[in-house]
Order: sequence, then C-alpha cells, then structure tokens
Amino acid sequence: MSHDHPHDHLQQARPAVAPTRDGSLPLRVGIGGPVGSGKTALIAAVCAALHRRWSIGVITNDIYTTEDADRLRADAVLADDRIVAVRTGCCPHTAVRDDVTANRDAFEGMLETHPDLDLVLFESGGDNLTLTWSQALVDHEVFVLDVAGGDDVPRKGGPGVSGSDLLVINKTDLAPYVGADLSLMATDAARVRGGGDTLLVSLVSSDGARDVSRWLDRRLASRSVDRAPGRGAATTAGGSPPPVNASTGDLPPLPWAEIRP
Ligand SMILES: Nc1nc2c(ncn2[C@@H]2O[C@H](COP(=O)(O)OP(=O)(O)O)[C@@H](O)[C@H]2O)c(=O)[nH]1
Ligand SMILES: [Mg+2]
Repeated sequence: MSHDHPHDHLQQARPAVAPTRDGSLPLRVGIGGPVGSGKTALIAAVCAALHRRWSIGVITNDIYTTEDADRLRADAVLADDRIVAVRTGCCPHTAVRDDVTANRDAFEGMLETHPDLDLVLFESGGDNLTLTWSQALVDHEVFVLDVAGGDDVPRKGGPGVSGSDLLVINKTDLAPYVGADLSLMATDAARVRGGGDTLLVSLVSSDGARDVSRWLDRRLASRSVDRAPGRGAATTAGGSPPPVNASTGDLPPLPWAEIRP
C-alpha cells in the first residue's frame, strides 16, 4: 500500500524515553503488525485471559473509524470505559511514533478513570512491515504477522519483525491451506531476531493466546513487586494478589475464552 509521505522513518531519532518508564505507571505494550494479521483478535483473547488477574485498558488506533474499539466492546472483553479509540486521521505510524499526543491523552484520561491500571495495550494497524513505536509511548512492542501473509515474511525482516520484544506468528491453522512452512518461518524469525522471543499461535483455538498471555503475565508479575503500595499489585475478584508460581512465574489455570469467528 502506498503512502503520501517520504519513508524516512528509520532515519528519525527516537524521542527521549519518557519518565513514565520507571514502573510507577501501567505496563504499556504496543501491538502492531499488518492489517488483518489478528491484532484485535489477540487483544480480545489476552484480555479475556488476564482481566481477572490484572487491571487492563486498551487504546486502539484507526485512521478514520473506531472499528477495533467497537469490536472489542461488542465482544465485551472489558468494561466499555477501558476501551478507547484514537482516530488518527493520518498514517497510523505517525500517531504512535512521531506525535503521540493523542495516544498519551487517551492513556492519561484512562488512568484518571482507572488509577489501578496494570496494563495498557495499544493497537496500531500499520499497513506494512515498517511500524515502530515511540519509546515515550510504550514499554514493549509486540509485532503480529500471520502465516497467510507468506512464509517468506519473517526472512524479509524489517523493524517490527526483527526488533520487536515479541514476534507473534498468528493463524498457524491456515498453514496447510496457503502452503506456508511453519518451521521455516520459525527458523527465519529466530535468525533475524537474534534469538528474540517468537511465538507461533492460532487464535481460533480456545487457548490460542495462552503463550502470549503468559509472556505478558511474567512481565506484569515481575513489575508488580517493585510498584508503590496501593496500586499495581494485581488483585483477583476477591481482592487478594493472584497466585503465581514463584519458581517458574507460570500462570495458574485460567478460563481461556473462545474467539468469536
Ligand atoms: N483462521 C484464523 N483466523 C484468524 C486468526 N486470528 C484472527 N483471525 C481472523 O482474521 C481476521 C482479522 O483479524 P483482526 O484481529 O481484525 O486483525 P487486525 O487487523 O490485525 O486487527 C478476522 O476475521 C479474525 O477473525 C487465526 O488464528 N486463525
Ligand atoms: Mg484491528
């Protein structure tokens, strides 16, 4: 897909790291990747898996519509006021990297309503492989590819594929139908990412987001011990901290929600 601006993203200096990265605010995670790769489906599944353990908010970026947020609300993955849509009105890359004001405003507004937030997921539908995030906006970047996009995509690299904190290769269920070689995708991903975390998933299965949820849960659990009293420590419905296996950091069994077709 074409843009009407020069592609000089990689040359631009990243903004200074914001002082919010000290653990006193919610963990902020950007979910990026090509349109249709399954970002909204992943967010819905992760919220369904983790919302009883952690206080979660979602901020979606669409160019002209609020469709992603509307879908998450329709799926009732979180209370409506925990899902906020930013209408970027421009290339989505810009709103999460170059001028993050609208996203920061949405984040701060949500934090006023829900001061106990542990995790805020930002979705941005980059229309190609070049999406990156401002470090002033997010602490971690997750990049979502799908196998139907071609099993050569991991090999081609790009900042999202090679530099994200977690690469999710989604829709493994479609591999037989599109002739995608999953082991090739995994091997290429490991090579271009220098061993960085990669997970192959299929969100049509009821526990398809389990590994991604564990990945996030481990980061949340390790932060919560450092956070100020009165906020940040995740609570269950009963108000006590959730049990996490101290030696492995593993989640206890969770009710994994089905993704709606
Ligand atoms: N077969 C299959 N379809 C999926 C999977 N994950 C998502 N989808 C579907 O792919 C389409 C695009 O997903 P969506 O989450 O909207 O993608 P986004 O544009 O990246 O947010 C939707 O119709 C989803 O139901 C998966 O693992 N397998
Ligand atoms: Mg989406």
